Amino acid sequence: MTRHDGFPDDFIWGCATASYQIEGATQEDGRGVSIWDTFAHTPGKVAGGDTGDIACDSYHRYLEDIALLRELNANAYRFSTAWPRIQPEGSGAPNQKGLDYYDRVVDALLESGIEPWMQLYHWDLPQALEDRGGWVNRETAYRFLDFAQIMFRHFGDRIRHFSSLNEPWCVAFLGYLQGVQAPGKTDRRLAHRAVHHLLLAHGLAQRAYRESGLPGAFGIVLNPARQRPATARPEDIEAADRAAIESTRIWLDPLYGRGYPELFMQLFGADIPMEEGDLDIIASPPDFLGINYYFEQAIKAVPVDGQHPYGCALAETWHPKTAMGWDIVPEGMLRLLRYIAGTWPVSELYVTENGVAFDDVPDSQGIVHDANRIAYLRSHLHACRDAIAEGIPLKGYFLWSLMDNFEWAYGYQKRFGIVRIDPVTLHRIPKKSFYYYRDVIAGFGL
Ligand code: IFM
Repeated sequence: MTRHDGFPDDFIWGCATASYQIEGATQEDGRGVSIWDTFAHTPGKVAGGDTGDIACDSYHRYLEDIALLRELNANAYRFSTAWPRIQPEGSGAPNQKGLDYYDRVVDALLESGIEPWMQLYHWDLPQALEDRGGWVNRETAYRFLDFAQIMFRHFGDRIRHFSSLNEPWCVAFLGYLQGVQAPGKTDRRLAHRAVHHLLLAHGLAQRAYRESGLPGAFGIVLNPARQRPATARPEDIEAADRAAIESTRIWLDPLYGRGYPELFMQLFGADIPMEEGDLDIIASPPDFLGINYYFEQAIKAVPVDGQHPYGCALAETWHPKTAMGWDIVPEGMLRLLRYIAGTWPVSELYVTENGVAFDDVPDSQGIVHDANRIAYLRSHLHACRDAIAEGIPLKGYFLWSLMDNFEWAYGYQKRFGIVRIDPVTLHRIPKKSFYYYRDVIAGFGL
């Protein structure tokens, strides 16, 4: 059944967060060190010297967060699990107190009628694994499999949607090529090795989930892009196609059994630590695909060089920008969903993240009147509705983010929340966009 606003009755309406961005309590209950602890505590890596040590203190205040989700009437919550809470050294027996924390979260969600969507990995790799090479080391894929199996055994009775990796593109290219995220390496070859091991990790975990006989669904969350050509000139159109190789096709082609894209293999095949059988492990379509969408980029052709191995570069645009400097292009979301659904045989799509950072200014009561965020959400939800009307199998939407949190290398300066976190008291104060989203969920229209 379709509601009068064009969304199906059974549409998933949720919010998303991630462990290191909200939990804090980094030294409590036996949690080990993650690469983000190390990175954030390295001077100069994060704006303002911010760290996730306290973050939103959700480790202690998760019930307040869940009360907010209840007030929204959200029917799902996508959160991630901190691997170093479960396996402080990245391997071996699970830390019971880590499991206990997520038991409390999962059970409180279920009691509130909110379906927990468990994101196994959202960037906080145990430092002990990074010390042995991190995602550049094949062993990490097998350690991820062990971690995932612990989670399946312990939570599989209550979790119906597991996803493996969040935005592996960021892990590989921001972490190992651009160096702006943990572990801060700057070597393209390492990034390509990481790509392969991330895909392998996903494939191993997905296979184990299927073999476990558990009744839920298993997916992966990507931040794919369908860059648009800056002009209608053939060279720009071809350049935009090449831009999608790294952002999108090196992930989706192998997952859907097509192997790595030809041009990628021509240019960088020597970097890929392929072993026999790897592509078979990877090539198993996920039950659902999570798409994180924030912006669309325009691409122009440039001469191939070390900086531009695909002969493409970002072009100037006219769009208004967010506090991150990202273009606001709601129709780009529809174009992306069309591209994904039209190119790969995806069964179920979810927008697993969408949202916006603005320089919110609270009034004297601490209330944020964020009409700009409401406009952003409205226009992107329109794109979702249009996608559904076209027959694209979009089944749900998770807003990023429930609350202002640690925005990685930008620290707390960039705020994506529909709930403001008072920087001193950590009180949760819903912004106007919170009530907008509540009304959308309730069916009052966009
Ligand atoms: O905060 C991040 C999140 O961790 C991953 N996706 C993009 C968000 C906004 O930058």
